Amino acid sequence: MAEEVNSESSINRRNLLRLSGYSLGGMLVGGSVLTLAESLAGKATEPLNQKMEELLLKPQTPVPEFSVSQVEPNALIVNTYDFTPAINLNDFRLVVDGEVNNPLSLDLTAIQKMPRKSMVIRHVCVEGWAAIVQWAGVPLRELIQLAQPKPGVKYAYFISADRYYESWDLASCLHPQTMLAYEKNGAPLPIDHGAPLRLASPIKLGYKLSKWVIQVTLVSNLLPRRGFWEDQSYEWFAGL
Ligand SMILES: Nc1nc2c(c(=O)[nH]1)N[C@H]1C(S)=C(S)[C@@H](COP(=O)(O)O)O[C@H]1N2
Ligand SMILES: [Mo]
Repeated sequence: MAEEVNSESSINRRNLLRLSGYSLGGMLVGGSVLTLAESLAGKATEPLNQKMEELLLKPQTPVPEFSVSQVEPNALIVNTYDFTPAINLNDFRLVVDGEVNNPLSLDLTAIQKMPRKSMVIRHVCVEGWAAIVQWAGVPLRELIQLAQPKPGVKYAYFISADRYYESWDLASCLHPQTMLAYEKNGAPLPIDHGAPLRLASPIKLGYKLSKWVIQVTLVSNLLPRRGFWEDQSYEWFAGL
């Protein structure tokens, strides 16, 4: 049973990679992938699409945060459906691609040089537990803005190194408290919790918050496969 699910999700991953125009090998070395500098240069000349601009200039209401003293240091239960992937940090690149003018392939140093946000929020798992956690990382909106989505982009797919996959609506991606986190409770993000990069956000249930994110693909339409748990009947929007 578990194997069947895995082979389905790996088919999905291949579809996504094909959709984004890269094979897995090509994705990491990146034939047409721009450097951070090249995309920043492009940014000055290419206007953002209007829906994006609206969401960036009029961000949704922030969710109230907790204070650092309210952090529950041991309450975040490791919840991994299958296995913890081995990621070589020297080779690691986060790819942002799909319907964008400036596909990105960024190493961790480049990501940690981007604007950094820290927040204390509650993580809620549908299995009946919650934890107040401090996360720090790069707001996802910064990465999306840099990649310059084409007009018509409405969703993002998140591909993880353990074959987990998720899709989100663009507004939730551009929410000011949605981030790719690289720190948890003031320390580097532990491997079990998704290092080097995992989604963190106070507006989505735990299963939307992908760990070990390696690729963000911006698209105008959802594929038949929407998310690891969603494809097994969990709700897609999963807002908090
Ligand atoms: N790649 C990946 N991301 C994942 C999962 C997973 O199994 N694989 N589990 C999800 C679920 S159900 C929850 S509640 C949170 C748990 O995060 P944690 O293990 O850091 O507590 O991760 C989510 N993201
Ligand atoms: Mo969960």
